[in-house]
Amino acid sequence: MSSYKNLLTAQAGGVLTVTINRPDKLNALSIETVGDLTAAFGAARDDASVRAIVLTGAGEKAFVAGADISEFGGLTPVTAKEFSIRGNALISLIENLGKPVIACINGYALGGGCELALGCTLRVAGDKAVLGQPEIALGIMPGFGGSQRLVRICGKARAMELCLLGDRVPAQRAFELGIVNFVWKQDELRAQTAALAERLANSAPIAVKYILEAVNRGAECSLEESLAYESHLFALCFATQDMREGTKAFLEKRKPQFKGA
Ligand code: CO8
Repeated sequence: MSSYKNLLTAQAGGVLTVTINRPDKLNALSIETVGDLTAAFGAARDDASVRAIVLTGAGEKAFVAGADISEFGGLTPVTAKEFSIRGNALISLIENLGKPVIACINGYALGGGCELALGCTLRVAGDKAVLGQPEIALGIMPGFGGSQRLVRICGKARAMELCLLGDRVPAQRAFELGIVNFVWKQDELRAQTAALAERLANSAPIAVKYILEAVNRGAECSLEESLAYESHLFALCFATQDMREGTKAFLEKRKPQFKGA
């Protein structure tokens, strides 16, 4: 049973599903919900039985329709900055969790909801999903890293377009822009996501962790530096039992059983 007020959590094998559970508010990120998510992802990071995570929204309408606008009236510049920093800390925690996190975008992913998805390792969407950074219509700008991650994911021109126009982008276009990895029929989304998560959960955890580290680091530093880092991580894989098991299983023409050691 979930111990979080605004979340449901369920684990099947190595896959943990975290569902933001405020469907009547389109799963908007209240300050409390950001706290719940930070606690849930911290626990998932420290639990070796969790090998992949699916993050999604309750109901059929929304992944997350943004930060909770009803709380904005009570924010001062100081508390708005604190909320932005907390949101950024959550999304950076997800990005650097050391385990793959799939954003299963089952509907609206707007504002802070889109930003939350942008910090995930992979984004998959139902064909009725809609993404976007509509903050400009509220007289504000993205505050959970959207302007910064979009420029890295889909380039300067698209990041400018998405943040300045604030248009809602259908899933298929988000796929074409490289924001979403896969678009599946709405009624197949949860099953397809579960299959993808299971595949990731069955992969060698240490190699998965190093790939996440190498790609995340490579996006931020020089090619020379990141190639040296990749060589270092690649060499470390040769210290693992999973490397022995993976190569042995290939030669014995069987499926490997990875243990994360
Ligand atoms: N916050 C709070 N409540 C919301 C939000 C939200 N972001 N989105 C929807 N809701 C609520 C509605 O108020 C409504 O509640 P109620 O039934 O009590 O009136 C309920 O959810 C259902 O919503 P709608 O009736 O509006 O549903 P529609 O199907 O008509 O419309 C939309 C769906 C188009 C998604 C519409 O709800 C909408 O435009 N929502 C707001 C989208 C938005 O602008 N998001 C960006 C918010 S700003 C942000 O995320 C900044 C992040 C950084 C913050 C940094 C903090 C300082």
